[in-house]
Amino acid sequence: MTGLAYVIAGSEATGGAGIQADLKTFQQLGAFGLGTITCIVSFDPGNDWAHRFVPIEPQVIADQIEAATSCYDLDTVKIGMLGTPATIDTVAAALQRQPWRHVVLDPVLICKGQEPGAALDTDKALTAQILPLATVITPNRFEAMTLAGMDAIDTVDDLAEAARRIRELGPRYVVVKGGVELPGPDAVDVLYDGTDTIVHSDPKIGENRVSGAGCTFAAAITAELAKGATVPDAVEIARRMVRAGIEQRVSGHTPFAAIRTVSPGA
Ligand code: PXL
Repeated sequence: MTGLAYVIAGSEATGGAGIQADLKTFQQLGAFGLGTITCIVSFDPGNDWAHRFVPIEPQVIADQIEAATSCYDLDTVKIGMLGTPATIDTVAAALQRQPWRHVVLDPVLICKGQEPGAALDTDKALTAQILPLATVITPNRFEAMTLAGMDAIDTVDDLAEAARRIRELGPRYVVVKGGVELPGPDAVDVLYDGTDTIVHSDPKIGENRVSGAGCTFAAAITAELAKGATVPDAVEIARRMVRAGIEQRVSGHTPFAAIRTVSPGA
């Protein structure tokens, strides 16, 4: 195992989410982190903290990936926010240039600063070009409804059904995260590998979404896989790390708090 954890994702300027959260998570878990920036998101304090979104030139993304993959023999990568069909073309082509032991996809589907029409094209491109390359995918409830083509996900059975449908699109392992919005008192995640369904359930921590939780979850899985863990063990550690980080969340002037990158604990 290399212990090298690579991420291709967007920058989120307040440090709660995106590649900043990913690299902090890699460091916390003892992996050597390196990253490629796909876009820059700057929340706008003058416009209800909406996302201002700037994509990086495709050639600059390709250059970063070339630098990273030429410097090291990488085998584990996390894919976070890509943001545009052009970026997706570039990243898909680059990923196909070498074998990967694990491609962990956090299917970041919508960003408030984007045109709804553009977002739809991006969703379609992500599903067609990146999803088949993923070994592990970590959709939240909304992303799972979109990818599985379900009108609602309200129960643990619905989470499991979504995981089955999404697995048919390509990834070997699907983790559907119920989050705070799944009705009921518990935060439930379902891991499905084609045979077994593992349900993780613990009481929700508060009722509000915490920025960066999804990024940290997928990044922690990536770091653990880079160090040689199995997918179920990586998911277990990621879940513990996210729960601890939400308990110790950081409040700023945004209406949402940010996850703190902390040890997963015992
Ligand atoms: O949490 C999703 C996310 C991922 N990546 C970037 C983001 C966000 C949300 O703000 O800005 C770059």
